[in-house]
Amino acid sequence: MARTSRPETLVGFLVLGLILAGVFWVRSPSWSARPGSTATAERQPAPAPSAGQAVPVPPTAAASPEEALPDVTVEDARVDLDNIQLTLSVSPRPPVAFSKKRFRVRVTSGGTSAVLEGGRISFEMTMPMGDHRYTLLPDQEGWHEAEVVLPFCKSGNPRWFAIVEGSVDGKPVTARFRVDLTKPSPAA
Ligand SMILES: [Cu+2]
Repeated sequence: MARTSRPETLVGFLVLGLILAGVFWVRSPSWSARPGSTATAERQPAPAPSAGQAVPVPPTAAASPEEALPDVTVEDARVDLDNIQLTLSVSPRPPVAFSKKRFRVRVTSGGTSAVLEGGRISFEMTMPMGDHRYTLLPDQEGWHEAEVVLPFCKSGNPRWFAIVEGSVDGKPVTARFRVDLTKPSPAA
């Protein structure tokens, strides 16, 4: 046993050394500056790296899948699911927090108006903001609507996600959209 312990110990030291090097690297100052933190005039961006020097790029909001969701804040947005299209529209635009908004969903199947059976629309944020579920009531020409009131998040984040669900021709459908609320103007 004693004869095999030495190589193992050496390997152990090597692993420990690598771990310590990794900890030091992660803690080095260049990693402590975060984009989005309170920027001051004094705080300048890091100097441009010299050519050939690899610099890790921090993940940005633009890379997140939520940015790719269709946005209904200022115009109608559509989601295509095979042969079914769901168009979401909100009025007034842009929608204002704490006041009544009318969300309307139009469904077409194979190019013609269709009914969204059991249609409902729910709203959520990245943080829990309570339950916001509404039934979409059928209107005319494939439109379904719900009157909605959403709060403005205390964090200041205006971004909500609208999830439309139901079934079309017996087939379950789900579509996700994003919408940015406008903060109501403060009372005089
Ligand atoms: Cu919130």
